[in-house]
Amino acid sequence: MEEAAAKMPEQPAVKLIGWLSPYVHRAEVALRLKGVPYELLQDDMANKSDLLLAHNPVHKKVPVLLHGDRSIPESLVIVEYVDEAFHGPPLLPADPLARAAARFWARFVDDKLWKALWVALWTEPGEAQVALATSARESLTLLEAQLPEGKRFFGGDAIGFLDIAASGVALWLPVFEEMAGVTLLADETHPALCRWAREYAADEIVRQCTPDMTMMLAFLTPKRGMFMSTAKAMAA
Ligand SMILES: N[C@@H](CCC(=O)N[C@@H](CS)C(=O)NCC(=O)O)C(=O)O
Repeated sequence: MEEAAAKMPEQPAVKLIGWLSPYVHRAEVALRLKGVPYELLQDDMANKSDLLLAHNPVHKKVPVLLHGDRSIPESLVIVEYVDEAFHGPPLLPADPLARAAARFWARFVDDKLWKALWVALWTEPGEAQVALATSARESLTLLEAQLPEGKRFFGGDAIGFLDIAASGVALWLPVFEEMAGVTLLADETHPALCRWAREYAADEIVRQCTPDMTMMLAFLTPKRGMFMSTAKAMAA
């Protein structure tokens, strides 16, 4: 037994360059769902490491996955890579049409939904903010409609690609809502999406890589002014 273990080829080390970020959570949860041991290398976005700049020279953002001598940037690209490179429960559906749909809606989350949520959260109260909040709730309704009837997650009964892509809605949106004093996702308007968010946040593996809410609030509160100016630029 010992001899067989000794003959096994050494597995390349898996490291994740990260920070307190919903994008990093996506990569971490994918690795954990696949059962891949990894080392989290905490970076500092105010003083980015040479390692990060060397491995993501294009965007200079976290997360970046290091797998041996390969590096993979961009959270959803990492999730797909982890799904294909490692054994373990599949994250993307097997059916090509369902895979395409999961990718389409994941892109919707990043390209449309978060922009709508962000401007609605960080625009000063008034008529314009009310219209932005309505539009953000409509985007949440579109996402909610992708939850399969009678299933716990977008991916069925287990967490999959779209659940991971949308995880910021479950874990980070409540923190931003509290900071901004704005409610966009509520049981009255989105009962199924709220149920999904609770199920996702309560999952044992998800909890292993979810920062504590008090820590998130302490980390994010000083950035409020910056959030408001990014929202202004986005709405312009
Ligand atoms: N599209 C990227 C977005 C990643 C991203 O925005 N990361 C933020 C952390 S929340 C970052 O690295 N920010 C540093 C910067 O913008 O300079 C992904 O999905 O990985």
